[in-house]
Amino acid sequence: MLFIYNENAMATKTDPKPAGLKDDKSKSTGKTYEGLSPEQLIEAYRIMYTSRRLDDREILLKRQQKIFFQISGAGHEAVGLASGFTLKPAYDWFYPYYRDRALCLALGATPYEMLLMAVGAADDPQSGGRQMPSHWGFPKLNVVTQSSPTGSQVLQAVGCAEGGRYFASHPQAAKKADGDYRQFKDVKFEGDEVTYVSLGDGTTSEGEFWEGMNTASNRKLPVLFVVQDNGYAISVPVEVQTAGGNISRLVSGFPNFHFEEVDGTDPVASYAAFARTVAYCRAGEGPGFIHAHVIRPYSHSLSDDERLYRPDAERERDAARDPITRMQMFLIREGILDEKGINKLEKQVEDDLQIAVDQALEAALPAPDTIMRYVYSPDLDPTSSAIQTEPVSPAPAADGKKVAPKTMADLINATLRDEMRRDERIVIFGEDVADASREQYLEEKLIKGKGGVFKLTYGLQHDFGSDRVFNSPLAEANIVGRAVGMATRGMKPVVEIQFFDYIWPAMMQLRNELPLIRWRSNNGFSCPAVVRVAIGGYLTGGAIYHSQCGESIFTHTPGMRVVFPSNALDAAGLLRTAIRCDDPVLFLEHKRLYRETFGRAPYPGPDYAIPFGKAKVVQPGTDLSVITYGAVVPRALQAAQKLEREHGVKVELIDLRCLNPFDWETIAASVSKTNRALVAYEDSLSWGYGAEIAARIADELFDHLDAPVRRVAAKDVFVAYQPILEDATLPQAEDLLRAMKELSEY
Ligand SMILES: Cc1ncc(C[n+]2csc(CCOP(=O)(O)OP(=O)(O)O)c2C)c(N)n1
Ligand SMILES: [Mg+2]
Repeated sequence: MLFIYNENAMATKTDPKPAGLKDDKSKSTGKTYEGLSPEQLIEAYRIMYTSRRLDDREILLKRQQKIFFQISGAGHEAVGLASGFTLKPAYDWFYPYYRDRALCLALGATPYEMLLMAVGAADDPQSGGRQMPSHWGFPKLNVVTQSSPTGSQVLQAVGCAEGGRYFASHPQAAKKADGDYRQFKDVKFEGDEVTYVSLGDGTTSEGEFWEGMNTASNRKLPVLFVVQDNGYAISVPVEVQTAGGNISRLVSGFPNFHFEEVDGTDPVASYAAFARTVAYCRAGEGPGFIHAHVIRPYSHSLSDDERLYRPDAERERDAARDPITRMQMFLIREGILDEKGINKLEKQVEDDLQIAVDQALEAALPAPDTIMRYVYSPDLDPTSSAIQTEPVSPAPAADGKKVAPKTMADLINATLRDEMRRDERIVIFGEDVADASREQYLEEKLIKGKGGVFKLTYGLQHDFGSDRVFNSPLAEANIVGRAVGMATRGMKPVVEIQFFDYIWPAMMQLRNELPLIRWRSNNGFSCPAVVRVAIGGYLTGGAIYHSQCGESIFTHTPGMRVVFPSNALDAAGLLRTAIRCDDPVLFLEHKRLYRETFGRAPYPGPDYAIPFGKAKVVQPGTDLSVITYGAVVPRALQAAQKLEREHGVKVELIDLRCLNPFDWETIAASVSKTNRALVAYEDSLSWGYGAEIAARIADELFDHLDAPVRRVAAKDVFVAYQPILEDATLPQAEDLLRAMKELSEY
């Protein structure tokens, strides 16, 4: 489908006439080039030239050891310019990659701001000295903080576009509200916004690229994918990455797309391709895909020397297509600027850059004690004791009988329902979480509905609609990556990972994206999503791939809150805090505890909340402190009760409930009193979560200890299928009893 360029797309641009060029011979014949006026073309050249010379300046600064890394946008300027001229800053959304310097300049970022990033200045608006140069992120322009993992931006861009669409159809949801994360999260959306995402040819090999294409296509989202194909990924040529050597051919089967393949060193042709594609996306027809063939004249980065793998002849062929020279020749050939005009423009750019460089080198550097700033929200403290509320007792049933206590599964479901009612920004998605994707089956009452493999989300699609509760593809990175994009826009995705054992495809998003967005952008962006995960063993037959723990991998990730309740009431109270929180939360739900008799409770009401980082003393004691959480809590309680019955030993049992932050004060007070500590956890013994707790007790409470700090945990092996083997692997009540007894007698 072909779309004609809409002049209004340029309407929001600032005056394109470059300063100091008034005397030059801009043509006033009315001739345009794919809709671009001579004045716009002069401005285009100014931006492209600035981009190239800024790279040159940074390279020089790196050689002088005044900056510490350099990666250039050289050869990609024309395509950046074209996207910058067709999209609107602070209106559309941008997930660029490191070669998009010209795009950011065209959107309104300044060379000075870019140089602040290169020197790592405190006032760098992109990261405050935390990220490498060219990791763009300008809150005021809707350029979202970018990271280094190739391709992790793609699913986030998809989620961002979904966020825009969601707010357009739920405008009430965008309103501010007191008492939770919404107080600190401004939402803006435009009905016809486009989300731009770019990547290199090599990065199209990443699975997340294909997952993003699939969802954008399937949901007809206004995402503009731009593959900037310079023929290499560092030293690996495109034919090694891409079957047949051409990504356009491979993606051409995705429905709903507008496709363009263009010479990305030609600014006018690129502009035309972008204009057509942006118009298609803006009209809501679906996503766009632009495959731009560009060059990479400066090696991959300053740490690479391309002469090691590219012969001179090949590099010279590329150089003949240099977009800067091409544009210069074009302007002269068309009589838009003469040589004098070119020289004058270039001199002006050089002078401006010199001022920017001088200023950036003088900029204040970040103070070392600011390093911990913005790991978590500076606005909402989820550990505040003000969060704590008392459970509300349910009214007795009609026959006057007490309401039967509910399972953890019931209370999680009820909490989700009440929070969804309270906060329209919440959406729930994941594998099988909907009642039925074919909603007519529900409407016609032909089926009951599924609502999750553990039925935790049962009935929520029925109650809140298919745009708030829906199934994702079977792809965990897809779930978390989209959630990151949505939460960045101000939504509250509460997504589900079906089994902890299958969380790993999402690991790039969970380790390098979700918990880092706020910190790496120096509080420019945040994405407080909730990821619910069914975890743990003791299932009888769960075997290797339905029984794993591994929470320490996530408590080891700064920026991530990690919660692990052991009973129904705590699950309800902590899930509510997780949803209202301004930080990302990993909410771990033990499968074995979902329907356990232990820890059932009546629903505590729609405002029951428990602050993070507050342990619960399950039973007080004087002789030994047992510190644990999750499914080990009921087992430890059983062991402790037996020990007291048979030997009179009084165990103080502490349920941590929240693993990051955790309640050191309660642990310290208990161990200082009992002088003995046992740390128990379901994960493998070595390097498990309890190892850190044990180390800290040994370190800080050494003077209080009358015995070594002991641990009881799973064996350092996976859980096997046969129940005899499962029992042998996971810590049992008898193991806990034995360790408690030994420690009490030490
Ligand atoms: C997930 C991941 N793997 C490896 C790297 C290291 N790396 C950085 S850029 C790059 C090549 C990217 O090539 P391409 O996508 O073609 O983009 P180009 O740099 O050519 O523009 C690699 C391997 C990375 N940053 N992230
Ligand atoms: Mg490349």
